Amino acid sequence: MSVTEEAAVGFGRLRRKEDARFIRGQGRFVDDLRLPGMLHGGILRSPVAHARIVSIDVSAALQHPKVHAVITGRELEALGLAWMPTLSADTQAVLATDKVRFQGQEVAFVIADDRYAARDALELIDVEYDVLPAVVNARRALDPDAPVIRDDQEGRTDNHIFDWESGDRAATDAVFARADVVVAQDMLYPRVHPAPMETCGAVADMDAVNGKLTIWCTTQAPHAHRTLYALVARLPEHKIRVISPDIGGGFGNKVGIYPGYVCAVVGSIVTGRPVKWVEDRSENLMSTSFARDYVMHGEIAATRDGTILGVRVDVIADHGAFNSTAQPSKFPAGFFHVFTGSYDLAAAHCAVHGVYSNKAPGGVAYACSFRVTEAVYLVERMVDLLARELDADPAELRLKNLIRPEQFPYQSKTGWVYDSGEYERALRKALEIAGYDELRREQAQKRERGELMGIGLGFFTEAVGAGPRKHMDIVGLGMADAAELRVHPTGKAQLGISCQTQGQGHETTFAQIVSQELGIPSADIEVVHGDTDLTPFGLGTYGSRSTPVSGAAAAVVARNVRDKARLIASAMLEVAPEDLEWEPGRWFVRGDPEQGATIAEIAMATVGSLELPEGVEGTLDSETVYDPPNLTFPFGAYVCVVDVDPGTAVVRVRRFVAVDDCGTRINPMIIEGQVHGGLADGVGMALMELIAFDEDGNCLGGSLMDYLIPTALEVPDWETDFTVTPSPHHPIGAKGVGESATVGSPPTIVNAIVDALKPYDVRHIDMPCTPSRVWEAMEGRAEPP
Ligand code: MCN
Ligand code: CUN
Repeated sequence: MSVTEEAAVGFGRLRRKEDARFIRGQGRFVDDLRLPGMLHGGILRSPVAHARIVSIDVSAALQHPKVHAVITGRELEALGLAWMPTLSADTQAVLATDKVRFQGQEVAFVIADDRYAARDALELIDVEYDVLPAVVNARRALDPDAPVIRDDQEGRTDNHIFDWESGDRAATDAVFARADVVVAQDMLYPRVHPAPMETCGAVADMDAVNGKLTIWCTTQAPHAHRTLYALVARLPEHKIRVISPDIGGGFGNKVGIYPGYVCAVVGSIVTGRPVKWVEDRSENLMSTSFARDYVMHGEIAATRDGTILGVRVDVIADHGAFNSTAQPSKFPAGFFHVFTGSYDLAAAHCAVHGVYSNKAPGGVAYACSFRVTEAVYLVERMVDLLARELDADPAELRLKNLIRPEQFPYQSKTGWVYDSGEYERALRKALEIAGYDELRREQAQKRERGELMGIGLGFFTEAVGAGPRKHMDIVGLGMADAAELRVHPTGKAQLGISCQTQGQGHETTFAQIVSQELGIPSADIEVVHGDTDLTPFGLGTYGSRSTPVSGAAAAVVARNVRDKARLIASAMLEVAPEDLEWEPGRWFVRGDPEQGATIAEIAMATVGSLELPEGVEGTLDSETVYDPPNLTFPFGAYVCVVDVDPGTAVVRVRRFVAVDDCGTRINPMIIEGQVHGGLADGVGMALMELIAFDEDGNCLGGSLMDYLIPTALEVPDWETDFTVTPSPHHPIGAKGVGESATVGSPPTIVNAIVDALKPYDVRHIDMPCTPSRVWEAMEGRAEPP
């Protein structure tokens, strides 16, 4: 059976509908858009990390024959747009007026006939900077004598943003006091970048006749963007249309609103023509959402026999020059407080301190599930450090402490209610696939020969599907999502959703959800997304929330249609609705299966002469808003095998076994693709990815020559498998999976590397574990973060 046939209706390995255009190079991305009369914008960026702006002279640029306008912070100030609100209740400069606060910050916007002329004209702008000392180290940013970065905020005398805590400090201190063993470790989750293939960009077109603004842009959340534009520009929503066309990877990079988007809008208003702005690779790496940058101190307490009692964490979170981190408002550290991981602890506590630094703003991007990445890294490293201290097997230690199936729904010590899990089953499956005992024997033999082989374990629980509206919002917008289902008279259907695919295959999987519920073949269901004029309101795609929230909405709306169809079928067949039974695609009379009506027949009847029963208004169409009762908690067990060359300290990931559990699986092929991608991300972060800065705040990772990302050469053939533990509260039992592997793989790989270096008595190496860092660790020269 071919992949396609197997899943003609419902769940299964259906080939991705969107690939027909993508593999032929026919995707339509923002940069493919060409409108009549369209102009092109370019951004002048700060060459220094921290400086007062003395003057900006744009006269020479304005003389350039192809230049139409030059916009600076002064012009924006006059429009009240020099600063914009961020997703974390802070403000961010659109174009700098007083100071520049990170290298690459937006200073001026040139609009010209073409991209090249715009670039040329940027060089004609003369900016005088009065350079100030920069601070790029989060700890140093908290020093009393550190330069104050955000002196635009009244009364500010330091770089401290927030203090946030979770868990019970006193109870945690008490379990630490009675523990036999306490292990502590400083660790850094370094600053990395999502680096999607397509950079960020926008085309803005203000129609001077009808006053309607259309913005095509790279956004993961078109509706949220539109509402923010509406609020800031004080325009009604129906005068703003946000269109997110094909997106060449988001990975969180495309959640926020960037100054370039706002400049394109202002540029179109100023010139009366459509304006395109698309950043280049360096601009993307240097100025748009970074991820992580968490300086963590972890402590774990246990009994001598290996019962974990508690975890205590203190974090300094580097948010860059503006706090534009995206996460639900109540949680300034995102969902970091799932740091108790997959273990049943007596007590836990974390404190997180946010700071400003002279680095690009915009945290929490890159497959993070809102900081779950950092949390899982911390706890999985700590458990391995504990195993080392106790001289215990890391697999045995985990098996001893994992939350047991009968404990679900499990209330964690920091307030989460994990919906479902069968952790031991997943871990045992991963160990079996890896051949764990055999691997340990192989390792022992190799150690005798001086070869360095490491076996790493990782277990993760994520919290995805934000979230219940009463607990979660982003800038005041509650985190629910709508779905709208139209069934045409011929029985073909169209599903409108508010989330936005960036490569995850929503056009396929959302059709499959409706297909599963209504029996209409997936091929006959079109998924509409990415256009605020055509889709219902909702908060979009990030934090692996599409399946948990929009996916639930899609199932619910399809069920509403099925219920309506039942009423209509009862009128058609002249029987009571209760006497009808459902089989995929059709209602039939109980006891008389020949008598029935298919969804297509019922849909056609709604536009025919049939007198519709009470409660049915005209058509089968339906709309719903899904406000999730809880998040979903996917989990997984990973095993990694590495070999470290003792002569060069180069790490090679030889094997990687991933057993994931995302509840009900809609399209196993797409899930595997998501897992493969996330595991590759993990190899990148563990071995090579880092946005580095020098002491003056110069970004050292501003191109793909310096910012390394993994290729097919660095990754092994992934060995993936799964278990299925449905979510009890999700309509189809599905949990999110898009970020799972990125969350779970980095600690697994680092655990493997540290395990390989046991003969050198290495405790810990901060990512990325480049050959030089591994070498230093082997030489005992590793410096604390
Ligand atoms: N899926 C499924 N069965 C499940 C769960 C998910 O078949 N039980 C399918 C879904 O239907 C969907 C895909 O897997 O097609 C991912 O679903 P989900 O876990 O709900 O995640 P989202 O769709 O919300 O995607 C967001 C997530 C995030 S936050 C990042 S970051 C990331 C990721 O997805 N960015 C990606 N994966 C990416 N993959 C690609 N190709 N490009 C990106 O930018
Ligand atoms: Cu945090 S990266 Mo994804 O949530 O878009």
